[in-house]
Amino acid sequence: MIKFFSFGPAFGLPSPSPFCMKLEVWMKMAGIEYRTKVRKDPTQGPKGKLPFIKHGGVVVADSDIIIDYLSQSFEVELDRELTPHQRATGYAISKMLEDHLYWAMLYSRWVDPNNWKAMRTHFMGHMPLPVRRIMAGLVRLKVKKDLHSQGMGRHSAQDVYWAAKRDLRVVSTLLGDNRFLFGDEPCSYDAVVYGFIANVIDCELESPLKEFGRSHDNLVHYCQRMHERYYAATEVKSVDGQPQAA
Ligand SMILES: N[C@@H](CCC(=O)N[C@@H](CS)C(=O)NCC(=O)O)C(=O)O
Repeated sequence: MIKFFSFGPAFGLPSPSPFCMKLEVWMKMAGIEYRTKVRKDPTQGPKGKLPFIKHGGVVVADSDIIIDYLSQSFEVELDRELTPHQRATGYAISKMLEDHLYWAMLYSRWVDPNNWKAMRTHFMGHMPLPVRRIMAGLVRLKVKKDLHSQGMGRHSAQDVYWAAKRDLRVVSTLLGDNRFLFGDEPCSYDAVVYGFIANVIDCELESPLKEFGRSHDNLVHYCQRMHERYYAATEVKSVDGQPQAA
């Protein structure tokens, strides 16, 4: 049985991490059984990030590397029906979301003053008060440094959201009237698209990105369809049992 180390449900989402959602949906698509081990501290992972997995004695980190490992170990080939052009497009969309939209999403949660307190409460609420304040400040500082190194953090809030809205518009355009990314059945890239788009538009935290994303009916309906297919049997509850904070 795979042990899946992930941020647990929060803010109305199966995971507030789009990478954890991506991997979980992919494992559901592949029919791979797993047991979720909820973690709030990503530094426990071998690369200091979540998700990671344990399979027998093997530890694998990074959603793409894990998917490659599981594909080989369980002989999974989800994209058999896709053309080379669709595979290339799926890969390009995935990297746009993972390496561009992700940073704006991070900004909207950890830097935007409207959401920062909810993040602090969710991730550090279990700590005693003085420690909570210090840890929360350190984590926020780290996120700001990461955002600065990546580049997104050097922009004004207006420009961050402008840049990320373009990503959302691209996904909406490419999706068009399709039920899933490339037609009537989902492929592996839908795990990525759903993980990221849901983390923006189905998240209880408000942001200009969420508002913009939700103005695109096809994105809203797509997330409903994916949720129905992969999470309908699972009720999304917060880890600490609290009502989902905005
Ligand atoms: N390339 C990694 C990215 C994973 C990632 O960035 N995870 C975030 C949560 S969404 C994390 O653990 N961040 C902690 C950190 O950067 O310190 C993957 O595909 O798994």
